[in-house]
Order: sequence, then structure tokens, then C-alpha cells
Amino acid sequence: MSSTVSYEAAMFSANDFVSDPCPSNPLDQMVVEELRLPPTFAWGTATAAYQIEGGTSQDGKGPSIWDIFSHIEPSRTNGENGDIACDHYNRAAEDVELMSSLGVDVYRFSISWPRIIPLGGRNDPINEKGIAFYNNLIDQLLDRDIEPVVTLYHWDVPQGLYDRYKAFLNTAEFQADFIHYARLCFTRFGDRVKKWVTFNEPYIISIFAHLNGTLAPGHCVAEGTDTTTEPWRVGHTLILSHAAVVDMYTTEFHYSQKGDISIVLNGSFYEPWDATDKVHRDAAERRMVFYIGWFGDPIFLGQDYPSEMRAALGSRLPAFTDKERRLLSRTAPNNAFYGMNHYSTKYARTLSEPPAGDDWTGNIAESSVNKFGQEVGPVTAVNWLRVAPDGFRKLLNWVWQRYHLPVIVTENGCPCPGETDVQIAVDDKLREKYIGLYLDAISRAIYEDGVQVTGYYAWTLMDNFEWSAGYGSRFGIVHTDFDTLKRTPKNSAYYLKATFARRRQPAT
Ligand code: GBH
Repeated sequence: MSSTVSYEAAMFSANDFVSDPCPSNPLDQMVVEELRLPPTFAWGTATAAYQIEGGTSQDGKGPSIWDIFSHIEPSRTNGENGDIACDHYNRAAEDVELMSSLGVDVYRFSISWPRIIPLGGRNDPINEKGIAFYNNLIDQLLDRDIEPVVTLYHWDVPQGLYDRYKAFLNTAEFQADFIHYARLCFTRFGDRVKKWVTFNEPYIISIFAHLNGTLAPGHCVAEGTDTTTEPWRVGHTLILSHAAVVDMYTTEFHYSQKGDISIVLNGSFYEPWDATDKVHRDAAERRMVFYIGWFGDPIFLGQDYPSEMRAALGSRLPAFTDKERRLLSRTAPNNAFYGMNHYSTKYARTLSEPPAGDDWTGNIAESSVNKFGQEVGPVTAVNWLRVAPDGFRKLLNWVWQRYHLPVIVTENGCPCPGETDVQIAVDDKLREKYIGLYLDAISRAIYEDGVQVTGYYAWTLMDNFEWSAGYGSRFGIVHTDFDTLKRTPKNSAYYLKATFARRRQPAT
């Protein structure tokens, strides 16, 4: 592997860059080489139901926790909500056409659970109109030779289940309802859908929704919830519900449908805040174990939680029963791929004083600047997202060495400054460069490091409802005008089409 890129020239702050990019900023020194990718490598775009669909109570859809979260206290979502979003529910045909014109191989989308089971539970009525929407979408994609990759859960649990038993906080009830919902999806869509993702980003569901409270349902200390144990209970529920659905797919559907199923884990790569000091090197490693190993070890290795977590969290971390351990060891080999959502790299440092009662990191602080004042990479339109392709390559290696599964990059992308204005948005050189560099990192991981990486899905097809940032942060390769709902491809969309054509040429 190549040595760590250093960004000593990074003299600007986030704000300087946004308003007045420095002509000699280190981004200029990062050069896209357009390295080759395998001819079979698949590229696509990704979205999530609540972020794009709108039609929030159309045709019998029930409310999800996001409908309620964004309406009860709009300050939590920049005063905005997903009532209309991109109105994809009424414009799916146009969006499929758009993807077809961009030449995507794959479209990763999520199903809105309350659209097809409005109240969510295993004894609740099914909404055939919701099912018809996804049937049409899948058929339209296949008509255009676009492979549907379907996420069962991207953060929008039916409010009905939250009201009944607090959703993820009740492991047995949630697992039973999720199995029922997943079985309905496999039965109705599995003849045509051959790649399934159970959950998008269990870490975010556990920590951001049940500890920080920045995402729905917004549990946090201020709301009076027990943040010392809730996130770990939620994580436990997610792991066991994933495993139960993999088991069910394997025994009931795989022989006839022959699809692949897995989960999507997100995570940054962590560099030590001071690479000369072992305590900080250990901290960087420990941060990834607490972030990724938390879910990856039980799900992909069929093991208990990482020992570092057991040691640090004690009884805050639930125990797996013998029966649950058998489920995990039975299902681990059936995870067909590792779904990786990845955006950026951070520094990790050990804290000298352990923080108060509910530390969830393994006693670590994160930052974008290291001990020596070096930035981990040039900033994009958001401070947490730095351009750091070497970290991406290292994370691909880390995941490959730990889990030995082919990786699909199920999300990657960035927002650029000033993108509300369509004129500025279309000229998205920063995104183009970010994508170009990250694809080079994949090429190096494949050809120089021997990591299996089989696909890349750009996050996201079009600017959409970016959760707590509302419509304020734009990750699309297509610009969305939220007044007229007009879609305008940005240059990065055409770049993706062109670069994959160049990179995937068979060797001569
Ligand atoms: C993904 O999550 C989601 O799957 C997708 O829906 C979303 O639109 C996309 O990212 C873009 O954000 O301010 O330092 O606390 C990525 C997980 C969680 C990463 C929130 C950034 C904020 C970092 N994200 N996190 S910080």
C-alpha cells in the first residue's frame, strides 16, 4: 500500500474554501489517474424511500417515524420534511428514464415499509397500491436493463410499530414483524430482485437515532431516554433481525429465487491523531472495531461482539443466548457480500480521561485535524466530509482482511458548495474529482492489494431530503429544483458514464 498522503499544505479553513477556493489547495495536487476497473464491475446510483418519494400519505401509505419526527419538531430537520421530497412516487418513470440515459447498471433503492404495510405489524393489512408502485418500478428498471438492488430498511419504520412497542427497543416483537415484512417483499418482488439489503447502516440507527437523537425517533438524554443501554439494545435487535431474515431467505426462497442477501455497514477510516504514539494507533483501530466490528463480527463471522467492546461496555452490551449464537453461526456464511457505505476519513485519539457514563466510542475523540495541525483532506460542502481516497483504500483492505467478502460500495459521494443554484450545481468539479479519486482507490485495492470489490453506487441519484439537514445539503449527481421538481444532470453524472466506459475496457 502507498504511504499516507499528507496535507501539510492545507492552510485554509472550511469557510475559506467554500467562498474562495485557494488556487494552490491540496486538491489540485490530488490527481485522478482513471485507473482500470474490471469489465464486470457494476456501477449505479442509490437512493432511500423517505429521501425521494414524497407521496407520504398517498394511496394508503401509513406514517413512518420520519413523518412524525419532522412534523412534530421541524427545527430537527432544517424546518423541512419529506412530504413531497423529489415526488419520485409520481415521477418514477421519468427517473428510470434518466438513469437509463446515464447508462447505469444498477439502481439501489429502498422500500418504504409503511407504504406496503401501513401499520407495519404481522397481523396488519397489506396495501396493494404500495406493492403495485414497487412492482412497476422494478419492471421499468428491468425493461431498461437496470438491475434493482433493494434495501428493506432505510430508516423509516412504521410509526405504528413505534407506538406499539418502541420498534427496535423490543427485540422479539420487532424481529417477528421484520420477518413478516421481509417475507412479503421476497414473495412479491423476489422473482425479479436478486440483491437484497436488510438494513442500511445499523450504527447510525443505533447511535444517531437512539443516543444523539439527531435522527428519528430522536432518542437522547434530553428526551429522557436511557442512552447508556438503548443503542446497544437497538444494535442487538438489528443484528438478530438481519440474521433471522437471512435464515428465512435461505430456507424459503433461495432455492427458487437464487438471489444474494446481506447488510450495508457504514464507517469512516480512522487514522491515528498522532501516528508516532501507539496509544493513538490503537485508538484508531479500536474506533473501527467499535463502529464496524460491532455489527460485522456477529453478522459476518457468526461471533460474539468484539472483545474490546465487551471489555469496555460490560453489561451495557446485551448477551447472545445459545440459540441466538447458533442462528448467527448458521447465517454468517450466507451473507453474499459486504455492503459498504463510505464517505470519508477521520483522526482518532485516545482520551486521557474516560468520558462520563455513556461513552460509546471506546474512549476516543475524533477530528479532521491531527496533532500536528494537518487536515485529513480537503473539505467538501460539509465539514465532516473530507476528500481522502487513501483512507478509503485502507478501509477496503481492513474490511477484506477481517471478513473476506466481496465488497460492494453501496454509497459514496459528496456535496459541493453553492449547489442550490443550478448553474453552479451542474459544474460540480469537486464531486467529479472526488469520484475519480475514489474510483482510483478501488482500482488500487483490487489490482495492487487483492481486495475483491465488485460494484460502486454513487450516493445519490438526485438531490433529496438529507435527513437532519433538510434540503440544505445536496449529494445528487443530478440537481433537483425543489420548487419545480425539475431534474438537471450535473457534469459528474456524465463523468460517471464516461469514466466507467474508459476504465472498464477489456485489457488488450
Ligand atoms: C448515509 O449515511 C445515508 O445512508 C444516506 O441516507 C445519506 O443521505 C448519506 O449518508 C449522506 O449523508 O456531523 O460529524 O456527526 C452516512 C452516515 C451519518 C455520516 C451522519 C455523517 C454526520 C457526521 N452519516 N454523519 S458528524
